[in-house]
Amino acid sequence: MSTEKFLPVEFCKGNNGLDKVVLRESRGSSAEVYLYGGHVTSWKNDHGEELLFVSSKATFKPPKAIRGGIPICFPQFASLGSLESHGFARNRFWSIDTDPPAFPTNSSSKAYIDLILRPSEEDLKIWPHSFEFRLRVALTPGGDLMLISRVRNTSTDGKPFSFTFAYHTYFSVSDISEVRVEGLETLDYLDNLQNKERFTEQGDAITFESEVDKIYLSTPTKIAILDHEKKRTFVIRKDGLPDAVVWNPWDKKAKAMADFGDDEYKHMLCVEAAAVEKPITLKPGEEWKGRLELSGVPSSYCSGQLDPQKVLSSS
Ligand code: TA6
Repeated sequence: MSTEKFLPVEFCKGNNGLDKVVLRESRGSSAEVYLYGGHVTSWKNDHGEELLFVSSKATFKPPKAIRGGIPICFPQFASLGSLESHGFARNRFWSIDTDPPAFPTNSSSKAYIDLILRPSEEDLKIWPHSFEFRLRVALTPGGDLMLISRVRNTSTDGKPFSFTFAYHTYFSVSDISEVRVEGLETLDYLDNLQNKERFTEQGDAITFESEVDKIYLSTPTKIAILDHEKKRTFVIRKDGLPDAVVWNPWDKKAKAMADFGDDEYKHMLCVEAAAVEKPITLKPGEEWKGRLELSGVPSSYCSGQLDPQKVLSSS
C-alpha cells in the first residue's frame, strides 16, 4: 500500500449516512466502527478478507441494532433485567472521545479511535445511574482487533450500580457445520434453550448441528474457533470478562428474524466475551475494564500446523 494514501484513521459516512470511522494498518488490515452503537461492523485482514459477519438484511436505522459485527451489550445482557434485550448502548449514538484518560498501551499503532457514551435524560429515566463508558477500538500492526471498554460510575449520589456485559461478536465462517470451538471443553454452562438450566460441557471441541444458545461460565481467557475450510483460526483473548456466550440461531430462528437472511446462519457464529453470571458492581468513582483481542490466524488443524491446544496454551 503506498504510504501517501494510507490514513490510519478516516472519518466518513457509512450506510444510511451514519457516521463511521475507518481504521487502517500499514500492512493492509482495516476495521470500521459506527458511532451508532459504538459498533464495529468490519475487520479485514491484510489480504482484504472480511473476518466479521454482517447480515445482508442488517438495518442501519435507529433504534434497531445493527445485525452483525460487534454489538456492545450494556448495561444488560439479553433479558437479564428490565431493559430492552441487550441493554441500550448498541442503539445509542456515541461521540468521539477527544480527551480520553491516558491509555497504558505498548502498541505503536496509530490506527485507533476513542469513543464515549454517557446516559441521556431519557436513559436516566430507565436506568438511573450516571456513568461514562469509554471504548477504544484499535488495530495492532499485525492486524489484530482490540476493543477496550472502561466503564466508570460517575454518580454523585453515592450509589453503586451493577451491570452485565458482552461483546456480541459475529464471526464470519465458511460453513457452521465444519467449525469447531476449542477452550470451552468440560466447563459449566447455562442453556438458554432449556430455561437457563446448568449443564457441564463434554470433553471434546464444540461442533454445531442445531441451534445453540449457551452461556459458558468462568472460561479460560483464550478461546479458539477453527474454520477448516478457510484454513483459519480465530483466537479470542479476553480480560475482565469471565464468561463466554456461544450462539447460532440455526434455520428456524433465522427465518424468524427480519434483519437476518434465512441461510445466513450457515456462515456466522457468535462467540461473545461476556460478564453475565456475576454482575459487575461499581461504587461511585470506581472503573471497570473489559478487554477483547481478536486474531485471525491462517491455519489448518489437520496439517498440524496449528494445534489448538498449542494456541490456547501459548501466550
Ligand atoms: O447472545 C445470544 C443471544 O442473547 C440470543 O439469545 C439471541 O437472542 C441473540 O443474543 C440475539 O439477540 P438480539 O437481541 O440481537 O436479536
